[in-house]
Amino acid sequence: MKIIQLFGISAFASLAFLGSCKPKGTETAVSGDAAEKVYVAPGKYDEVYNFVSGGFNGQMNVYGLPSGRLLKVVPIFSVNPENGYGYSEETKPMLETSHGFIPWDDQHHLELSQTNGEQDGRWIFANANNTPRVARVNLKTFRTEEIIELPNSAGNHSSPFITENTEYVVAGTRFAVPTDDMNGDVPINSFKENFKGVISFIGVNKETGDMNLSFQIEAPGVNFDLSHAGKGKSHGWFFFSCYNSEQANSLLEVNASQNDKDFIMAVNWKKAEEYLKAGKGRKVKTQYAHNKFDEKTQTATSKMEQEVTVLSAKELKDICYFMPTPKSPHGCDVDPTGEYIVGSGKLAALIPVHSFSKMLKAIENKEFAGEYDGIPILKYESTLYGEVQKPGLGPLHTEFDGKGNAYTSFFVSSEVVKWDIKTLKVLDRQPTFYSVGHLMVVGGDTKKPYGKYLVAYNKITKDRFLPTGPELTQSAQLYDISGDKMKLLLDFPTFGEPHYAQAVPASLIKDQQVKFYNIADNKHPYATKGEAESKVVRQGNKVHVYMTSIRSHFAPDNIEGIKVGDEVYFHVTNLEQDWDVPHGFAIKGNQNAELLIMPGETSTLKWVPKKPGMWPMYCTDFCSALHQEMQGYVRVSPAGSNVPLTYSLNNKADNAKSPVKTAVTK
Ligand code: K7E
Ligand code: CUA
Repeated sequence: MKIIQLFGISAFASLAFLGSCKPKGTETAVSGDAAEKVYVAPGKYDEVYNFVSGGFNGQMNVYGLPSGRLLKVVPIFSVNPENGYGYSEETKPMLETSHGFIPWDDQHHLELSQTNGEQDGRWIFANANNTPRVARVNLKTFRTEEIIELPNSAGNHSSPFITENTEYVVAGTRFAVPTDDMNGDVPINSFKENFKGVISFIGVNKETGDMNLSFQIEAPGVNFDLSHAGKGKSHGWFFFSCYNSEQANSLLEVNASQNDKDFIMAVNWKKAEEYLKAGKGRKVKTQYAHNKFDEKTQTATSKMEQEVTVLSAKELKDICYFMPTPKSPHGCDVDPTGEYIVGSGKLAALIPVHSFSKMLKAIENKEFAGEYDGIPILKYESTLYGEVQKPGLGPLHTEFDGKGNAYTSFFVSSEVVKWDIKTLKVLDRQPTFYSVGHLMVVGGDTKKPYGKYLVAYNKITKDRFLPTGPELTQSAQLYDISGDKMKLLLDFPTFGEPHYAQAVPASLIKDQQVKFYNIADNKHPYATKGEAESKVVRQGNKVHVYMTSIRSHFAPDNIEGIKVGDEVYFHVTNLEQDWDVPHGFAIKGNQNAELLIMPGETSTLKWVPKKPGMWPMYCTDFCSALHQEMQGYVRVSPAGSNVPLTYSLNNKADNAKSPVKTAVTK
């Protein structure tokens, strides 16, 4: 057995099993008909869209299943030079925060919008783990449309889980921190007095998807890890796992692993809403960015919000309850009926399953084992439905197939274990390669899982793919779960570090895709709706180039009279009105990325030339047979030069109607 020391410090021998083991006989685990089951013939579509978190690349990767083919990378929290996200003037505001512009984050969990507990194919939400934010991606455009920052938080990990009608997206803070209205400049070892674990409830507009921070709940200073909403009978409740009930602030691998049990916190959010209406919250002055991309102007704006209402779990006794859960629970998963809440204690040798009905009774009968920082602790036996015995080592996450089965990932023993939710009996186990984190069943956290495929997202791949230096690819593994036994079908590499993922049957969203933007609806303030309108306008040292692109030229494509010290804004409108014809735009020496402009869209690249000379520009996306001809020049003269500002196409200035009098050479 090969032990990989994942947590670094080997001196703590009792924790050594936290590393992972490699299962035996791994190369032969694939069943005979696997190839047939994953083969999607050229020209055929995949059956499922799989949205996979990018982890430390801050993006979302979209795969087709069962083929495992990568379809698209959607930038959310990280700049993406490939399409100018975070580089173009229009998208820069998406990455604004109360700390200024941030070009990166760590993206762990994705959650598709739901109606009545079923996927509705409208949006997918994403969390940023480092600088706490939640994003919404539109599934008609595969674009990030909105990002909201979360005050009073740090390490937005138990997020962005949603309620069954997407009423709320929640976000629990992983790092307890002093709230924003407290002085954070305190000794770190004052953790117990000063640090709080705040949970955010972000309301989602039913029609538009627009988010707003409805309220927060201030809970004790523990580390909230994961969460899931109640559904069906438990709709109105939310469940959050937490570790570090020890409230340690150093060497957590030891000091936060002392208690035999930590907690799953049950939150009655309907009750919280009542308190909010009754004015029970305290208004906390703070600052958090709220960024929205407007499809009409194709431009994002960033607004700094100033206040949030915080409810105190300690004062409002009946909104939060702790359910003791062994030991340092990670995953917190609710089955499709809403009755069973599964906690996966990373250090537990069993899987505890709580019963929602028993929990309600226990609350009613006040079966409390005490209080934790003012929050009632329910008795373990009172909420426990039962325990899965000897399931494996290092349970992390559980998904469901809608047929009464649960699937739990085991990081340490590198396996997926299938068990029966009612009988708690282990039914099957299959190795993963290796050290699996999250699992995903298509629709596995809804009321109606699709239940045909399961994907394991693995942290360590060692010998599975061609080696690529010290850093090896992470991977996903596809299993067929339609029969009694799980069957491994396919390995495919993934990018960044995949954590949670979601998937929908392709039929739900494939026909709703926006193919191009109607140029008539383009309300961008710098849109140029025909070549005749293209122009160059100087305003002091700012030069606005109203440029068009169409196969296979820019208008204008020759510009003279730019001077060192100018700030040049290329506002490029793609005049095409056809699917799959983007144009790119780049200029030599620009300390920026390219633009990739969709048909009917306007995007802006800022360029500050540093020295006189001749600067070529060109289209970066192979758009026609004469794509390579899609190019032009900008002449830059020294500061103070009297070269007149001119622009032309085919040596003709084709615009006499410019509202601003710029010199034009014929
Ligand atoms: Cu990777 Cu959900 Cu951040 Cu578990 S978390 S693996
Ligand atoms: Cu436009 Cu290449």
